[in-house]
Amino acid sequence: MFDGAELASGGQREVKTTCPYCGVGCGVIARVAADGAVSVRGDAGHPANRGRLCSKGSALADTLVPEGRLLHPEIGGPENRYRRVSWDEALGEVARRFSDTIARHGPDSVAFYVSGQLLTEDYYVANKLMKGFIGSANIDTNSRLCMASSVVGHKRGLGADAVPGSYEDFECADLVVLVGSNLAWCHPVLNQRLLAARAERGTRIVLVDPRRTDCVDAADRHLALKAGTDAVLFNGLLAWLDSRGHRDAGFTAAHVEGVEEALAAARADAPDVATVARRCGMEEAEVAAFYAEFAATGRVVTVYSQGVNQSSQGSDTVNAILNLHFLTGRIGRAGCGPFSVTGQPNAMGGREVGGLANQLAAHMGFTAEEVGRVGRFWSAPRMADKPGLKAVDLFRAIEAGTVKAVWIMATNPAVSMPDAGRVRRALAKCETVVVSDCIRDTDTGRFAHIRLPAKGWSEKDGTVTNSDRTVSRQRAFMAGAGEARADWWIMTQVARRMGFAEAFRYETAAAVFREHAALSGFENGGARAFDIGALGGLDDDGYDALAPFTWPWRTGSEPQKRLFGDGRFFTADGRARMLAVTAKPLPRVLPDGALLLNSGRLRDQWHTMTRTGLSARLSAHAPEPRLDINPADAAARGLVDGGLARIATAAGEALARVHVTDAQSEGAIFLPMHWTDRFTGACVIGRLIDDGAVDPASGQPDLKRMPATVEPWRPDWTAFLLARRPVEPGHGGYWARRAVAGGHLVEMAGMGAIPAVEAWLPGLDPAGAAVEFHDEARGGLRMAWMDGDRLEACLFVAAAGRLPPRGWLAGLLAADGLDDGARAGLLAGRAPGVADEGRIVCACFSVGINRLAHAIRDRGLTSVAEIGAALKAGTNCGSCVPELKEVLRHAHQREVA
Ligand SMILES: Nc1nc2c(c(=O)[nH]1)N[C@H]1C(S)=C(S)[C@@H](COP(=O)(O)OP(=O)(O)OC[C@H]3O[C@@H](n4cnc5c(=O)[nH]c(N)nc54)[C@H](O)[C@@H]3O)O[C@H]1N2
Ligand SMILES: Nc1nc2c(c(=O)[nH]1)N[C@H]1C(S)=C(S)[C@@H](COP(=O)(O)OP(=O)(O)OC[C@H]3O[C@@H](n4cnc5c(=O)[nH]c(N)nc54)[C@H](O)[C@@H]3O)O[C@H]1N2
Ligand code: SF4
Ligand SMILES: [Mo]
Repeated sequence: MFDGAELASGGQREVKTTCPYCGVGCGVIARVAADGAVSVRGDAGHPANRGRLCSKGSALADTLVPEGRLLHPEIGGPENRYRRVSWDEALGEVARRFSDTIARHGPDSVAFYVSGQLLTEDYYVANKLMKGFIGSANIDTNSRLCMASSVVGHKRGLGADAVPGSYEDFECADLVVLVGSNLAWCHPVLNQRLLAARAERGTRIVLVDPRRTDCVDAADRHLALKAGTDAVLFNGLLAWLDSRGHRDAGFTAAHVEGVEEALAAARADAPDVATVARRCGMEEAEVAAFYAEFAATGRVVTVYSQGVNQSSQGSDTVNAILNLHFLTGRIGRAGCGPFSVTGQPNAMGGREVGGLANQLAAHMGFTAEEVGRVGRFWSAPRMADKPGLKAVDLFRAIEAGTVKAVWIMATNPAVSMPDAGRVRRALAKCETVVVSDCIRDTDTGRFAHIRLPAKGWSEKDGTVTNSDRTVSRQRAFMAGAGEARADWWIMTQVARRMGFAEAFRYETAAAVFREHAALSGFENGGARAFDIGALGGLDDDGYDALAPFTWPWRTGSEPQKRLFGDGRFFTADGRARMLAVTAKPLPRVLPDGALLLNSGRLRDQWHTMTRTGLSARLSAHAPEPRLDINPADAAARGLVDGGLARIATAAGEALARVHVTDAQSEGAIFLPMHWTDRFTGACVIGRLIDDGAVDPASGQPDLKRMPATVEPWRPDWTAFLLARRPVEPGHGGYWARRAVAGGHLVEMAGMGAIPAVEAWLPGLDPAGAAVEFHDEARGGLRMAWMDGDRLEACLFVAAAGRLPPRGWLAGLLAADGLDDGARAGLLAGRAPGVADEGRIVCACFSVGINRLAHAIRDRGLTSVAEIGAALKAGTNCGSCVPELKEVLRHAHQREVA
């Protein structure tokens, strides 16, 4: 089993670990040089990526910086005043507050809100403490916002929450349907594998997404359906397939229940192609061609993600997809199956330990038999015997005061929850808020009474499970920052102080893993899909050397890559279930003139930017919070590309930079979910989305379909600041900060008169600055602060739209000192003869839009390959290739014009 987890030579070490971002779960080799410098590369031996990495994985080393880390436990209060305390004091305080609250108000008055970014071992301890020892099931996870609908769909259809296939099925499919999945940006390495297979064997790709994402570049067909109409499209396909004789009668008769009921519902909903086309807002011919292609192709993988899950009928849509694969027997065979691509690195691990409030542990639920079984295994004094509060209800209960103490780990709900304004109000009045994070100052951390420093990626040991059930080790290769500790350790210590020492004796992550593995096999006998009982006796060395494997791995047998090949499912009678699905209208009324706000991810940022936001390379691709809007919608509202817009909904409002693009269909806008109050003045998307539209079966909120209005926001002045420190301006207008080499760039704009500098740039004293130019009448201002020869900060303020380009100036922060030329050019904002890179397209080699445009024009480049040869752009991770094509297309269109 040993796979050379750690190799050392010539003073440098190499450690095999797993990327901490998306659910593809790529293997990474971290090399630590003799001087401590870290570099990462893809692990050619890992089954998920076979050596590949995307832009985020490639830039992992950039994020291993001390900046912003929470280094020791802190106790304090809201006003952001905290004092450093010892671990002993902090752990004692958490245990005391939780024990007191439970003693006074019962176990359901406390809660944990955890995350798919915890490792399985962390997650296991959290779940055991809450459900077996505190005696409440009030532990829910951000997976509620992410995969809960898939969990419900899987359980209803397959009898277990198990993704049937493996990544290899992407490579041997003939048709891959991407539904509500921006695979090119969100699961880039899986996308690379798909594109490689396509190049080899001509795999056809159909994209089902209201937006034209970068996936379109490789797609044969793009179905830009109206948001929220997926169930109609798939119900229509189900009825169509059956009426044209594409039912696999042998398979359905032997292995599937509910066929006729599902068909009847589908026929009622979507009797013909014309109805589907009308309801989905598409051409009949498009619908018919897609249906025919699905019918004609034996090997189909349907990949789906948040366009499906994050919906008030997400679970039903998942079942509408499963129904297609059951009816046609396209499951359990190579190149076939429904495929839920998971978001977070350990979304699956969380489901395995039972991190959701309505699960127990090891894929068990709350039947008396299961509660009894887990209780016996844990020797638990106080088993929870009913489901706890799901995320939205949990934060509402905190607001209502029924939940009085909450411990938040590895997630940032003040940003990522719907109605983030309500979440903030709830946290502000909660008696006890404990936050475990690697980063000190997060939007959620500001509400903490106790902050606990967690070890992060590179520092902690454990396991994660990716989208295709592959369990991989994350291995530590650096010491923890400051006094940071592993999450499982922190919880174990609190559990001991709450009086549960006996059951929480773990001293290593390996010990936790062994127990988790043993529980999965406990009284299982093949009844539960999740079983890694074979590893229940793994010793510490075996754990250290554990190579990636897929579950189930039952005692006495081999790990299993593909499930359901024998047509046996995990329902009581072993038969799959087709579910009768009826498509529902959008959950929220769209008033006249309103647009539908869709939200999601950008290529190079990860969620609330606490880590990717530290990387200058990753922050260059989308420098500011960006509103994507169709040209017609923009024109109708007087919005211009590059201007600013105010977006308002019934729940809140935001300011963002306008990006006019025909990738966005009319009537809908898109905003990225990434920006927080730490990075911008007013663009937390969670504040714009109410929490009222929730899937009744899964509790997953609809985060993609919120009515919004948009109008231009025309500032009286604009400005930017370059500074070594991460300044947060206090002027109340627009600002957005991003990392650049050696510091930060803050774009700003405001209404009215320009406020006095000291009032809105905390920590920058105008008296200490060299002022070149101060135009009282028009408000122009340019200042620079020096530290010896080094540039400390510089500020440029102007009446709208008259500021120098940022590229050359931003480069000065990284310099040890400024030479005469740089000094002379500084306050002019440009050095003679130096071209500005412009917005960065290729993150790996920092190639900007201006350099690309010049090279295309001056050197007559006509293809991505020629760009690669000339500038290297696009030759590493390939994530920017679709955008390079777009740049080429535009450049040549301009030439023709
Ligand atoms: N770069 C990057 N990658 C990530 C992450 C990240 O933060 N950054 N996060 C990870 C996580 S946790 C997750 S969950 C995944 C999410 O991965 P994805 O689900 O691929 O990402 P999203 O951008 O949330 O949404 C996917 C698409 O759903 C579409 N959509 C919206 N409404 C509808 C609809 O009604 N029908 C259909 N068919 N489509 C619709 C959106 O237009 C969008 O393009 O990404 C993971 N990977
Ligand atoms: N509008 C809108 N909202 C969304 C979505 C959307 O598409 N649109 N998507 C939803 C989805 S799918 C998801 S998954 C969520 C994600 O949303 P969140 O989970 O809130 O986002 P992250 O920024 O990943 O938060 C992880 C936090 O954990 C910290 N951290 C990292 N590693 C560790 C560790 O080992 N231990 C501890 N204790 N802390 C650690 C990080 O610094 C960070 O603060 O957002 C959801 N919200
Ligand atoms: S595809 Fe996902 S797991 Fe792989 S390197 Fe990129 S972010 Fe990491
Ligand atoms: Mo997610």
